[in-house]
Amino acid sequence: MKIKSYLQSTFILITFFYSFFVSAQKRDTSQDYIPSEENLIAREWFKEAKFGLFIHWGVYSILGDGEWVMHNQKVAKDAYEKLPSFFNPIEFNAEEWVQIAKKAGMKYITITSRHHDGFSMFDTNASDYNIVKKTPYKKDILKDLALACEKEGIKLFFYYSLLDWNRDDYFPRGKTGNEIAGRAEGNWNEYIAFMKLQLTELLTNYGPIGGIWLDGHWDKKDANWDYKEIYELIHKLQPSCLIGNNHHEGSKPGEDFQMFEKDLPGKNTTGWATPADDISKVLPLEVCETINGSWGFDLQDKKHKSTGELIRYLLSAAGYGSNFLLNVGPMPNGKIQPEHIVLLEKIGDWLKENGETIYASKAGPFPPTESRVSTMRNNKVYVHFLDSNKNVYSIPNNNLKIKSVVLFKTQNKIKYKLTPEEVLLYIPLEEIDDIDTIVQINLKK
Ligand code: FHN
Repeated sequence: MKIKSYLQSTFILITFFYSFFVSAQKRDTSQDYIPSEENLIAREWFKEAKFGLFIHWGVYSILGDGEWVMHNQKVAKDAYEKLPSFFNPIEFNAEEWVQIAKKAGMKYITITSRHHDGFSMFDTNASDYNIVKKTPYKKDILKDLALACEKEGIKLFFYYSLLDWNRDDYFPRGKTGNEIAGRAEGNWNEYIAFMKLQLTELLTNYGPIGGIWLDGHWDKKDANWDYKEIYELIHKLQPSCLIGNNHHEGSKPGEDFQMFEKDLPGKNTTGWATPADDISKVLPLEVCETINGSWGFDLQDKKHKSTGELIRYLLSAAGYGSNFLLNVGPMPNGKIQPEHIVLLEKIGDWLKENGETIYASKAGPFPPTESRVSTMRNNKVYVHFLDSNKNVYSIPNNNLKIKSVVLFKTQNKIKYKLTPEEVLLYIPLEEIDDIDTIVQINLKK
């Protein structure tokens, strides 16, 4: 009898824990797929990398009006198709781009292999509408970039557009590009087959690829994108390749990281951000933002962000445990805008001094606010104060087991006072930094 009731309660306990475990997994749908060992290792690398360079480059750069120019200016298909014949970026130097990223403290580069205009910036057998076949330049820029990245230890990710304003088989069409004259009707299955072919090339001809960054789902939310097969294909070709899809929704099975565009996780200044409830608790996160106001080169864009703004963006992303992918739109000659190179260098200088508080860090114990961000590594908590108008700062008293508190820059101890609600930190006025004053809290082990 005793044994029977013992077995019964054990069974109930097992059932309870099993269903709890299963429902916890279900909360994060990405867990319906089991990532490979290599993939999990790549995710850890990605989480630690923290900072990457986003590059939007295509034949649209010639018009100097951003990467959406075909849609925005309603450029007819046959007119747009003339652009490749003017694209001759003889000053493009892959090694130079990689050095710029490296000097900025970036660990990876994500480049547009094909954007919504449908033009492939690589050598592809799936379509003649590509850089090798249609431009006087005739060279595959992704090849050069892959070689330079490999040489310099920078990981290469490919942005790949799901949306296409050029191909007839992108049909039925989506919400955008409908006023572009000259588009005909075609077969959706052929379009999916075309994408699979191109993704196979991208994952076969360029060595190890850090990830595939998909974009454009939002154009045709209800379409059958065949993600299951596409994701399986990517993982079969390169198991460590991380898949992210900028669908602005909760992560789907097969995805390995979640991205946030022009908004920190949980914020929604754009109006189309991923809802806060859909932020993955498991996957690596990545926030992307433009260095000025546009993704692709825009001749008239003067909204260059300041060094301080960009560093604070990087810090805020890290405070959410997220990477920061900062975009530049190179010019049609193949050069990155000089003012952007200067900004990137300044971030790199700052990271040389302060990178320890960012790279390989996790979100700290204090949720980010406008004026304060925290990150942590092992038994060190770094509190970044982003406002410079005072010298007594406060953090919540989270019952941290404080061993000592120092100013990160000098490693000199600073005075602090514990109250039941807060920890007051007294920072010498001359140590307050305009961009970021970092206090390091050493915790008892
Ligand atoms: O339409 C694109 C846009 O051109 C750019 O590529 C950004 C990058 O995150 N994503 C899309 C908008 O969501």
